[in-house]
Amino acid sequence: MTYFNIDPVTYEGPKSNNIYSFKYYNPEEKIGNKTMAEHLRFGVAYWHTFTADLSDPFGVGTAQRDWNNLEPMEQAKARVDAIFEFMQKTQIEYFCFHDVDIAPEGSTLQESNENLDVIVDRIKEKMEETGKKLLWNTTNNFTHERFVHGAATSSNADVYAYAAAKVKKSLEIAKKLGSENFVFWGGREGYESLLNTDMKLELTNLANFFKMAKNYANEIGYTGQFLIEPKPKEPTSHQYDTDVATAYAFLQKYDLDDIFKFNIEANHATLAGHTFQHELRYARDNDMLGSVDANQGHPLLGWDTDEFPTDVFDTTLAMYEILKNGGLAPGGLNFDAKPRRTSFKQEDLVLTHITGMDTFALGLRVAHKMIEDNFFESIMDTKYQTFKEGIGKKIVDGTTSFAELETYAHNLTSIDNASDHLEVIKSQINQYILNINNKD
Ligand code: XUL
Ligand code: CO
Repeated sequence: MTYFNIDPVTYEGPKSNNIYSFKYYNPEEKIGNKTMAEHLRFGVAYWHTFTADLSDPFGVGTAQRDWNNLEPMEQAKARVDAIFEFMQKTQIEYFCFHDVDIAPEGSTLQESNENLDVIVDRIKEKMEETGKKLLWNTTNNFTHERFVHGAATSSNADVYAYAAAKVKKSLEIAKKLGSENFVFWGGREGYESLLNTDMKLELTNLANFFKMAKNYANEIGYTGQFLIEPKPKEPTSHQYDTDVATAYAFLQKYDLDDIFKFNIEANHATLAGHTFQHELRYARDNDMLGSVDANQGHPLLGWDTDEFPTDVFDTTLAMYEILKNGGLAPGGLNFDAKPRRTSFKQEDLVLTHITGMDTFALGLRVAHKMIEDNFFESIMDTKYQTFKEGIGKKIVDGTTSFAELETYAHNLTSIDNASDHLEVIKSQINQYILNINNKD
């Protein structure tokens, strides 16, 4: 059975009109000392691309999929075959999933685990056959009604135990499939209201949950990178892992910062009132940048719309942070993104990924050129030059005092501030983007 009736997608360059071709992503082309495939490490999100049906709070699913009418286990098997064909045809090397994305939940934990075992064996065979790899897996501890009060922050210890058992199984799957990372997204770890929430108890329970997860990973010899994925709200009104800074403070408080890095999602950053670049920078500055959920929010909507990335300005700044980080490996760029409800055909799965891949590939090309030119570096050099010598250097080195600074201030005859010319910087970035294919 063939699910995608197309030839494998290849690079045809920016002048091509073939919608089934890459205009900017040329996997084997070197940008600096790495190929584009090595830089970008694209991943496909099982849940959006193979499990979800494009329903929204106001309407039923519209997705037309070959596996729609099969029985649950047959559907799960078809999805495995479809995703591996999809990865072959789109030249995507990695995939990511939650436990419930790949196999139906049974009526008991035991039954769910048995379903998982069947599908994980099939996935493992396909991975060996095709060389495709698992970027990360995770546990869905939020959809089922038992998680109404959360999982590792639930007010019910029985639910906490159930959630732990599910993560334990996911870690065993990670080990079996050689998952390069393991993600914890907060799901319903947060609260609706502080009026009836013991935040201190819930956060301590959460920290203990993470410690037990790491202990178990060590016990079974699973060495993939642990990642926390911050999000400020949705589904709860306040998610505990609000943003990188908040989650980093939590990790430090409970001595977990050596165990984790961050998986940063663009749409979560904007929901938190930050730019995507801010979250990437905050993580990079603290050596905590692990992986990325590549998507974008809608500027007019206040929820997690999970659109495929199309904004080159944003992907350029993201790729700048990623290049300055020395790359993302063992992390990657996972398309935690879905077609719009109106793009319901199976071929839209391919077309949306081509769009996202090209947008990041273009961002990579532009960011690399800017780094070659020391574009941002020279702006920063000029802007902060007063800290390179004299009193400024003493401030940076921590070798001055208020008394010395006061004397210095008394002796100042004038203060000269320079204009930032910020609009010029933005305009120059536009020039970089527009000129990237123009070698003159
Ligand atoms: C939800 C979200 C999740 C995580 C994995 O907003 O981003 O899909 O990426 O649980
Ligand atoms: Co995500």
